[in-house]
Amino acid sequence: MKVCVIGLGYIGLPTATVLADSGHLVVGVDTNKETVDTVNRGMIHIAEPHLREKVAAAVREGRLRASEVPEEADAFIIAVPTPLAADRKADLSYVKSAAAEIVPCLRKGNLVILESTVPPRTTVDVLLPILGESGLVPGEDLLVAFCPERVLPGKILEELVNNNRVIGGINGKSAMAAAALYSTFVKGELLQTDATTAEMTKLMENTYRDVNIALANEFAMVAEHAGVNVWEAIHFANQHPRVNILQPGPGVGGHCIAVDPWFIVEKAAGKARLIQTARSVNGGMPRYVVEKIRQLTEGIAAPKIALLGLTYKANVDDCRESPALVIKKILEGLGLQAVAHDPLAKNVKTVSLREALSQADLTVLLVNHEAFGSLDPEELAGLVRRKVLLDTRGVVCRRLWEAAGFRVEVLGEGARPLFPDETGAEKKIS
Ligand code: SAJ
Repeated sequence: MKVCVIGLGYIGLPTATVLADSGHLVVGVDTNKETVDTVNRGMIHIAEPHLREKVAAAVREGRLRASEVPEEADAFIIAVPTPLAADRKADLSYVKSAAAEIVPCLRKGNLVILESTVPPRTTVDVLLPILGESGLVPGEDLLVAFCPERVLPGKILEELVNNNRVIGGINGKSAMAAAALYSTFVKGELLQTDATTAEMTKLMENTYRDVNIALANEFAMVAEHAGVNVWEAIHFANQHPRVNILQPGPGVGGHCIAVDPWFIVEKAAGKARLIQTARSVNGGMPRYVVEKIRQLTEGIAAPKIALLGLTYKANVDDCRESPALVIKKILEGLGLQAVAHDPLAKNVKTVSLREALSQADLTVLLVNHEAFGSLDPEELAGLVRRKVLLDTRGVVCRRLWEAAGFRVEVLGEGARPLFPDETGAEKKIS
């Protein structure tokens, strides 16, 4: 099949690549000329394990090429961003313009799939009228489906192939055609339903995670007051066969989990109270961490704060909606000197580890990148002005840092574990 993938971002490019890998002829379309040129050179503009090699091979073998404009094809996959607008509603402008852009290319029998996360009913109420401008009848001449992506950044290529997938057709014929295309590269199950159910399913998945992270964050704050070590308590609670509490942290970032719950709220007519509360708990975490930073630097004139990690989570280069960035901004707004080191972060200002830690009064671990596992507390002790570490991810090995003379404060630690080695509360990095 010839497939045109609109949007060569974190989802579009890996999808285009996997399709090409499965024998399809793929044209990746992006409005950004630099992205198009990069892909046509067999290179990538985002960091994702194994993507570079796969794109290089697909381009070399002529199965994948990029273009600034769409062209006729058998199938079209729209994978463009749906950011949150200032009114906290979905900004569908990229979806609308992508749909309008493919209209002149549409022919009888084509399949159009929307993958971008959208509020319920968008496929039916927004996408179909635009596609209808082609003169083709959706559901008859034109098969249309909403098939959300559910891949985890950092594991995208693996999950694109192995995850089960929800296929939401505007009618049965459309769902079956979309399932047939995905069956050429998906090893997981293809679960067919209608488009609106698929839209809601996607939002429910990310909202479920957001609410559960909010619960973990609330437990962390309560634990500090109750004199409990939250990491230890979570470890024990998770020994229950039906409990799986997530990890507290400095907040929830990324372009999905921090955004998608609002797409439910938008359609909820005031009924999404729990979802909104969870958003506000997670959205409040950066400020909670800043409060800790202020306490730990109290009385120090013009303190220097070294931030380790700026991306929205570990081992990715993506800083969108990153709580670490919010923390940096709040600190700077307070007139404090906050200097960040991140070996992966893209499109933000960072400095070397040495420069960040040199003469620092407080070191704050905001992201648990694997690369930070090789930090040597002894060496860092020689750089900083004050040996104080705040760990917001509950991952540092207290023993090592304390041995190097650091005072170690950890988010959610209202107490030290009595038997740290037995509970698993003794940490995974450094
Ligand atoms: N986080 C915590 N504690 C946790 C887990 C995550 O604080 O226990 C934070 C992370 O640090 C990060 C944010 O939450 O700031 C989101 O990270 P994540 O790894 O939970 O999720 P994403 O945004 O990278 O990917 C999610 C995934 N959704 C679910 O797990 C339900 C992925 O499967 C989706 O495809 C993706 O959103 C998406 O594109 O929608």
